[in-house]
Amino acid sequence: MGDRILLDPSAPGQAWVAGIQPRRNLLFRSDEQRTKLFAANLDLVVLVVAPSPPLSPELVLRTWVACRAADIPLLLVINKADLLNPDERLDLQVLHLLPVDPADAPQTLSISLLERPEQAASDLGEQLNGKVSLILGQSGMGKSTLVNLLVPDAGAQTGEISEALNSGRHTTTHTRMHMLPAGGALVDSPGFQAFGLSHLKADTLDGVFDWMLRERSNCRFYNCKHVNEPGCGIIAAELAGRLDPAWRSFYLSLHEETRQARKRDLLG
Ligand SMILES: Nc1nc2c(ncn2[C@@H]2O[C@H](COP(=O)(O)OP(=O)(O)O)[C@@H](O)[C@H]2O)c(=O)[nH]1
Ligand SMILES: [Mg+2]
Ligand SMILES: [Zn+2]
Repeated sequence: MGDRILLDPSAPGQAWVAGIQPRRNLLFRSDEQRTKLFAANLDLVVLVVAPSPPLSPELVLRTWVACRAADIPLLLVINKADLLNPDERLDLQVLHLLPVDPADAPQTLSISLLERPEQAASDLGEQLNGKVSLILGQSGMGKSTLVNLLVPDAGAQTGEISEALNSGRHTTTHTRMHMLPAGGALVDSPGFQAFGLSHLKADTLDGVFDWMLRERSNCRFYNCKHVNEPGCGIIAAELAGRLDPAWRSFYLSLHEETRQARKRDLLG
């Protein structure tokens, strides 16, 4: 999905596919068996989150890592703003999950697709028009509602319909590309169980976490693994309140995930 092809018109209404242009970027996820391509040539990944159903911090982190690894900008859309108390800042809560320099933090956009659809359409249009964006998010966050709002003939089925049918049939099962009337497109990805990142290289992971890892320069041992070594600079920064220990544990678990996958590849 998202490849740019070169067409060679042969006769009116007909054309040969003459070639596929080099892909500008590729967004992958992996599962137990293999690596899967979400889409190619993306300008933006949109992660839709909301106060309800409960947010998965893991998915936010994994989406952020995958985007940074593929060098694709991420937009965090905070939907269902109507369900938030006036002093509740879900956007800041979501950003706090990420081990990122505030200057490098993804953009956020708070909307209510249900209560303020016109405002939402105009705010989203500003960010999405003219771009090819992949829409991601847990089930129930409002992805289909968003696609239907921006692409009137998309016919994406929303939660209400699925509840009425009381079946799994509503879930998007094919990746679809919806053209935006003002230019650009939305790529609607099928639901998936796990956003595996075992395909990432250790160096890439370190690059993604560069902001946290700058404290590495203070580690006593050059080969410090930042697990429980004495004199670890990252742990010291945690004790000083500069870094959230959850970030390091997530970083270490991703490295473990890639190690396990390499081991499987060697055995298999
Ligand atoms: N309260 C509230 N509900 C919303 C909003 N946007 C979508 N919903 C509802 O959330 C449910 C799930 O929406 P849907 O678009 O199917 O989510 P998807 O599973 O991510 O595609 C539906 O019942 C929508 O009507 C919103 O801004 N506020
Ligand atoms: Mg949906
Ligand atoms: Zn260390």
